[in-house]
Amino acid sequence: MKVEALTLREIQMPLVHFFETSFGRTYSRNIVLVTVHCDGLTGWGECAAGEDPFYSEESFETAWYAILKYLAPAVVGKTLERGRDAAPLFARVRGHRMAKAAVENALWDAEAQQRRLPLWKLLGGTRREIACGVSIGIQDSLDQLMQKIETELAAGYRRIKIKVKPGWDVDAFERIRARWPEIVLSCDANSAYTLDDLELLKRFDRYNLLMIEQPLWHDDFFFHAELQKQLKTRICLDEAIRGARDAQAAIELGACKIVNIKVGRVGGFTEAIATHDVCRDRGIPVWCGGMLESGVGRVHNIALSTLENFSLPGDVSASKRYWKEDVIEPEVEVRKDGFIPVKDEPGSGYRIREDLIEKLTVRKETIRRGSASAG
Ligand code: OSB
Ligand code: MG
Repeated sequence: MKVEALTLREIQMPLVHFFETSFGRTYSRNIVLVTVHCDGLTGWGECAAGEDPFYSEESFETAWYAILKYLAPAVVGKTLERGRDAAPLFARVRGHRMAKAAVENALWDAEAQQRRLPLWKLLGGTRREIACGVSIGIQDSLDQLMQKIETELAAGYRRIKIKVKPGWDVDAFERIRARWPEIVLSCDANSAYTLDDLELLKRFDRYNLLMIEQPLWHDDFFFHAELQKQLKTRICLDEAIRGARDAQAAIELGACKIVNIKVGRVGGFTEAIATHDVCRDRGIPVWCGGMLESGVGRVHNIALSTLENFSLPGDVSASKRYWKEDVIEPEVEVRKDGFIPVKDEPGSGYRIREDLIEKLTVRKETIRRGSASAG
């Protein structure tokens, strides 16, 4: 694949409902999209970075900078055999993993189209349908939370995850378990607790949770391992796992028993597959996390979720939970039984609505050999 040019875009998309985590509320997304132009094909990638550097160090603005100044020039004008050849070209840039993933995944997308293969097969997937869960943000009241859960259970989702923080945790579990004693339930703290909260965290064990996601510091293994010794509920790490080596270290330290893999957080499909393999080889189940993606990233998450060790329901849910109108066609839909069937068409299997993307675009720049031009 000859990479003739790369187009960077920023699109703005309002969420149908605000999404609140322990680090704040999001009403509208600024999303960086990458298009690679190779041999007459266009591969698409989405950057998972948020509006602010609160989930991780990256934001859509640092991703723009990293791609424009370093990552696009590293691939434009080159001929690559495969999407996976991008990772070594980015190696001297430290961090900026979500920015790297956006470019690398666009190249995988182009490669799948060129080989006339479904992206999921190119990634090494085997599942023909993927199990879906939902992530439900912090609400204004517990009544609202209960209503949301009722809606999502009726839609068929196979696992409910609620966002928690001190003051929005055990009371919610009490209400939920009183009404739905049997549902698969988990929680995600996004680092809202410290070991001073040990007694509180131990109370979580009463609610038969599938897991507690990232309770402590975003960059920690050691104290999570200490905490795991004190809890019956399995700890799942999200933020702290930046790649396969982290997964190995965290597992060997006993810091987690489940891993959330987000392709953006680990720096692209190549590292996501490696992380999956490290976990599989150690008997640690994984699931695919989400970052409020538009359709471009959402369908990449579906493809990744077909790998065998994605054995727990992921945060890969229907387009309409987030968007009035998604940028792909058809939109991602979840079956009544809570699964998304995987498509057999080459590439992602979904058509990109370039006309709609053009309308949502607030910034655009194309990088060609030896030049960057705003448009
Ligand atoms: O921690 O999984 C997280 C959204 C933004 C930032 C971090 C997280 C999340 C979610 C939403 O939980 C997952 C989704 O896209 O549905
Ligand atoms: Mg999380």
